[in-house]
Amino acid sequence: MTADDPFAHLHDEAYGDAFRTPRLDVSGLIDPGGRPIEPLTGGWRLTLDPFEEGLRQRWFAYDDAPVEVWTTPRDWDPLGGEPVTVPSCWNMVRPEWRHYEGAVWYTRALDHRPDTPGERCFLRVGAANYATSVFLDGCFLGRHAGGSTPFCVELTGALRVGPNRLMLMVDNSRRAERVPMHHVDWFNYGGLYREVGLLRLPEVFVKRAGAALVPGSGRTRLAFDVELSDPVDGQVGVSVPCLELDFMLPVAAGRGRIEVDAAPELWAPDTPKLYDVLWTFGADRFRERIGFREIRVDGERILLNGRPVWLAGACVHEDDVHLGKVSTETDVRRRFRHLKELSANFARLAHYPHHEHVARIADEEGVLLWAEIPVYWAIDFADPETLADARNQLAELIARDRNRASVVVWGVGNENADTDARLAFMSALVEGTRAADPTRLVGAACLIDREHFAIADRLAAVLDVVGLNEYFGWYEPDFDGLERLLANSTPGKPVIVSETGADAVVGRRGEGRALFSEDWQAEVYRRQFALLRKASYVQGLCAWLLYDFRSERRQARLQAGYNRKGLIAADKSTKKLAFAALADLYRTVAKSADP
Ligand code: GCB
Repeated sequence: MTADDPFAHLHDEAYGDAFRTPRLDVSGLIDPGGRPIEPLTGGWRLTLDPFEEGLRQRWFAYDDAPVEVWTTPRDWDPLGGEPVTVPSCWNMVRPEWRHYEGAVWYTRALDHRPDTPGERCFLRVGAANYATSVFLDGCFLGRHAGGSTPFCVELTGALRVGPNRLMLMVDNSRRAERVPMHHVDWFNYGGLYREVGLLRLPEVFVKRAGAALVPGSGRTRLAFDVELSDPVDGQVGVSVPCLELDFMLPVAAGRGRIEVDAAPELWAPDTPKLYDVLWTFGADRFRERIGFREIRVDGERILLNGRPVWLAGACVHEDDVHLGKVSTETDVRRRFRHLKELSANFARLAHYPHHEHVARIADEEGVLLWAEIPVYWAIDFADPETLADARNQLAELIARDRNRASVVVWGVGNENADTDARLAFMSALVEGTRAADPTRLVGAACLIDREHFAIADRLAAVLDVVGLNEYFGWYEPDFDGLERLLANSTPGKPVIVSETGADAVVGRRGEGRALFSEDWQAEVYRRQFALLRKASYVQGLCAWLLYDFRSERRQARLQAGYNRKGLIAADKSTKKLAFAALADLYRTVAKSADP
């Protein structure tokens, strides 16, 4: 193959090799820390590229010359494609793109006028599903894998003063080796569906910083840490005005940690107290609003600030009839209003990291959260690349949300068959989670052990809380099964029923076990609740789920492309009978002196 062969790319199946590294992973993730982000909302053009011609033919290296001066024909030009705004899911932009899965190119001009000498410029992508390759003016800058966590890439060296062309190739193909793999019960939305923006920062800046109660300190000590962008030595100023704390944190090789005595007012659902915390390094100011709380397990109970808490909750997907996977702040706030109306104190963010403003709003609203990564069903537990991807997604989620008091459980997986390969894979995730964050519980949504008909997943041994997904009353008609399961199980630690529920179509009524009726859905919750409350180790229930959501696996006429287990319909306003039924049940928990 010679460089001047115009047909060479047709025969080069290794075309992707040059674009696998550098990897954009947790090591480059910058927490904005309240610093301004210039939003890159408009000016994007989108081109579908199912054959990945953009990589094969190197579209990203084309200049802006008009067709009149081309010496050879081209299959792409920067003014082609469709104008789109970001964030958005391409599936919702044009009806003919609804089911498109594959690569697309987002192209945009970036006019660079540096403000301050020495400033560094980073692109921050809130999330893009699934893999994203970043190109600036023909240079490949790196590739991120994982569809729900943020990533950053430094543009400084590649950025020219004046106009530049930014191109992001986003690929949402479902594949066996990805996390999640190709088989899931939700819609595979694609695109730059969370905010994309530019961060302009000084030469050395605060990359990440955190503060939390020191576990085991009797809630009287706080730990503050900081990580700078570069391995320098120095001092970072830390202050928490409302606690009258103001001190210097020594930093060696870019990192520092210090513990101080303090008695903050504790964060809890009824008293979601947040403190302003400021880290200062030179001219750089990094701010967070942080709640301080302790969550731990004692025998079969979960203790929040030393007091037992029973988690009354609902699961929720990121899905919207009009916007797909884009979550606006209005959408998220409505979610919390509905949870409060349910008398819920808990939500499980299924089955992947949700938008970063969810945990921020939960901090303000006083709702406890289970946040998880999409280690879902039958992912490739034997593939070390899949494990590396899962580890990175988890590390990015923890780095992003570690200052959120509301997040009390990191979930490392959902309904994975109890094989040796899975046990090794998920034990490694549990271990990594504990090392990264000793201030939260680690859980996973497990399956019933069918051989012993018990809650006996081998992974439970290394979890703090065992999630159990069970659908007695729906997939398994008989509630006696639930009674038997509960009697057969001695987990020795708290169990949260991380999913249960039934489908119901709004307005469909019926007596007895009338499938898809609102009445039976409500009855399933009443019967479930009565049995679950009798098991001492069941310390929480998470209804599956708050709103109906799109799922292409669901093609019966009553489903019509939707999973209809919502307590509320997909319009996010029409409540089914089960909503009021569950609210009555959860009120009894809220009122009980001993939850
Ligand atoms: C489950 C899965 C969830 C599904 C749900 C259902 O167990 O964890 O992702 O959507 O069941 O509706 O069947």
